[in-house]
Amino acid sequence: MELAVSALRGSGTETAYDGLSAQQLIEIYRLMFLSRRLDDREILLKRQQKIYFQISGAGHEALQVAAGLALRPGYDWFFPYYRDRGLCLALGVTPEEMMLQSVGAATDPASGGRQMPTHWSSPALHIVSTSSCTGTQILHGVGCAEAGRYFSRHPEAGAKHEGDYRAFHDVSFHGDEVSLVCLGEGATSEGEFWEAMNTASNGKLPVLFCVEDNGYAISVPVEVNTPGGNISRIVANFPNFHFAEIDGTDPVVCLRAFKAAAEHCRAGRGPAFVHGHCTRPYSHSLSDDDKLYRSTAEREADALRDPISRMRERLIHEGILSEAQLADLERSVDREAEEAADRALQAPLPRVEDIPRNVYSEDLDPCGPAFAAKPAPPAEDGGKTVPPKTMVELINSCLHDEMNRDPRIVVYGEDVADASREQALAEVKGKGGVFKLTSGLQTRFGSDRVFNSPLAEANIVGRAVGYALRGMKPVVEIQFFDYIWPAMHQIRNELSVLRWRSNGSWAAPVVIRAPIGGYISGGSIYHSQSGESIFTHIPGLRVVFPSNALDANGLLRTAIRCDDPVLFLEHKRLYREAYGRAPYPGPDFTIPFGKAKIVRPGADLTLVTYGALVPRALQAAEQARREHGIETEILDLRTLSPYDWEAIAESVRKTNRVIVAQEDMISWGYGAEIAARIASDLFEDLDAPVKRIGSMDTFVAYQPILEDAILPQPSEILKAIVDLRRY
Ligand SMILES: Cc1ncc(C[n+]2csc(CCOP(=O)(O)OP(=O)(O)O)c2C)c(N)n1
Ligand SMILES: [Mg+2]
Repeated sequence: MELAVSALRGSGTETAYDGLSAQQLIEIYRLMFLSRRLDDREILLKRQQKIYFQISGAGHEALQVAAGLALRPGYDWFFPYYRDRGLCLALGVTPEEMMLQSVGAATDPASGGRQMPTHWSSPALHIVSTSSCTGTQILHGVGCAEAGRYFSRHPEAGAKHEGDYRAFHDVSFHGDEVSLVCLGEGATSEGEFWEAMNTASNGKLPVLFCVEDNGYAISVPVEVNTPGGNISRIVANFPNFHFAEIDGTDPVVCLRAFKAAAEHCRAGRGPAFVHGHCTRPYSHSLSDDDKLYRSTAEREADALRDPISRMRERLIHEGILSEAQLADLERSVDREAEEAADRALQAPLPRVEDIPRNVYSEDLDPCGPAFAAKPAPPAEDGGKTVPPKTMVELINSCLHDEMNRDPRIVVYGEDVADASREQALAEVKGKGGVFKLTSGLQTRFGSDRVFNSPLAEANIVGRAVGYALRGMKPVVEIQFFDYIWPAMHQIRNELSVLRWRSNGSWAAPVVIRAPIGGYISGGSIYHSQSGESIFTHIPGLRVVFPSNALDANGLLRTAIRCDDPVLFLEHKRLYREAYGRAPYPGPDFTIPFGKAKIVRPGADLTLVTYGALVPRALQAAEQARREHGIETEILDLRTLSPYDWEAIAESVRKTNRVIVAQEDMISWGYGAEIAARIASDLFEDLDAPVKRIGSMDTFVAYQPILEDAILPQPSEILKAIVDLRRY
């Protein structure tokens, strides 16, 4: 009676049931029933306190199994929702693999005991690691589809390459692949859903959206989430889409709909949207009781549409299986679920000493000697030395060099293209970013590689995750650090955690460039923000903050070549400053992360800082020497996560006095962590309290008199230096 799932993906030999054979219908039922019984088994285990969480796919089985059968595991790409057990069973995840996650086993292939049950992942099947966030995955599916199309158009970019992140990211792609993204009807209220619809539609991307509409988002009914109560009606005017609104409890109807939708995507006609109405017999999760907010009549009506009982009745009604044969099948499924659970309960548990593994890449260390390089000698121009370059110029030249070297790099963001309407480029110079950092990239490398995003920051970062997990290197721009916040959810909950939560199976080594900081006279609240500590507080993310043109060039190159996600902070005030200009260091200049630079040696006290406070500290230190004979040693951290503790400790052991200076607000800032560690680990070496410098605990004001008073100035640094010498 059992039939290989693969047979279902071909056409049936009999045509009585919408092209499906009786055998295929039986196999569909078996998968649906297996999904339900695995949920039941988990519920039992949860009640016995052998597992710790349960959320079920009950009521969604027909839609999910059909989606899995209409698509091709290991060929198409899958971004499931957290309750997609039926989908994953149909794609080939085994019951035992599922139960290993339920018990949190070391051998859980999806996460090694790090994620809740039904948070899927299988690189072999192309099931991308699922988070608990409602909506983030939709943008990943879009970026993934873009990457597939990019590789189809530029197959040479997929070639293996040693010496950078590419050595650890093999590429596979198919010209007619589809990216499936699944979500609940509640999640269609998330901004990320609309940001994904935007780009999928605009780019005619092969993304298949599957909305599993069970009528509720926990206790919130669909009409509260969706105006008019029907998402299909709202999205109907998006161009290039194929739409289908279907009975999500009938697997035959669902299979037909998914096959037609996939065909539309594979033919390059654009995205597809399948909206299936299903049921939710088991409440939201085992932590929820829907009797608290649903009427009895409503729950009873829902039960009448249960996909399992409907399909069962159909098999009997059509004479495909007798009651006795069904009972046999169901007994064998029960046994399978029970055996899977029993084996999982015997599995080894994860080891505490492995907790830190896979926070960062274990293949490529950006702090290592491979990234230590010397700048090329300054170029000469007819006997004259070429004038040194600004930070803007050396970041721009790094982007040119790296794009030239690595065809997997794409650059996008708001206004980063020279001109989206390419024909204009014959007569105009091009925009190339509001600060001109990306100038000339689109003209040189083409609109496939350098393009404008919609004005939507989660879109920028979310798509980048999708690109990167396919082995590409998105180097994206957030126009101002002040506007990074809509992307925070993607950065905190997806970008930085993907490697850890999948136990090293997936990674998204994206570079996010963001102009940051104040001192620009008139920048005000929304063009002067700092806030680096909010990002150094995120494990898995590297945070870089250069103070001069040469460091910016070398650190950006390391950021691009490395295998971790990097937030690359560029201080706007330093972009065109006379301070810190440098000759072009050549196309292979890299600086390792986590190596501070002593920008001024001194024996009397240590000043630890970074970014725009480096030139301000230098100014104060010179004055302290001139007026007070104090020699200050200034350390420029250059990268904030990781940071160079050894350099700090060595200097403090020598000077016994230390100031930590930052531009950001003093309370809860980056310097607080450094100061605390010095106080704790170097207590014996200190002759004076650890001093901190930072801005007032307010926002940055527009009027320059206010801005000057709010942000730390050289005069305050000087005062702190002199004060500290009094001990
Ligand atoms: C961004 C985010 N906000 C809130 C939650 C908490 N939450 C988990 S599931 C859920 C409801 C989701 O409803 P829907 O999208 O309809 O999917 P369903 O659970 O009904 O399948 C909420 C609010 C979350 N996981 N992520
Ligand atoms: Mg729902």
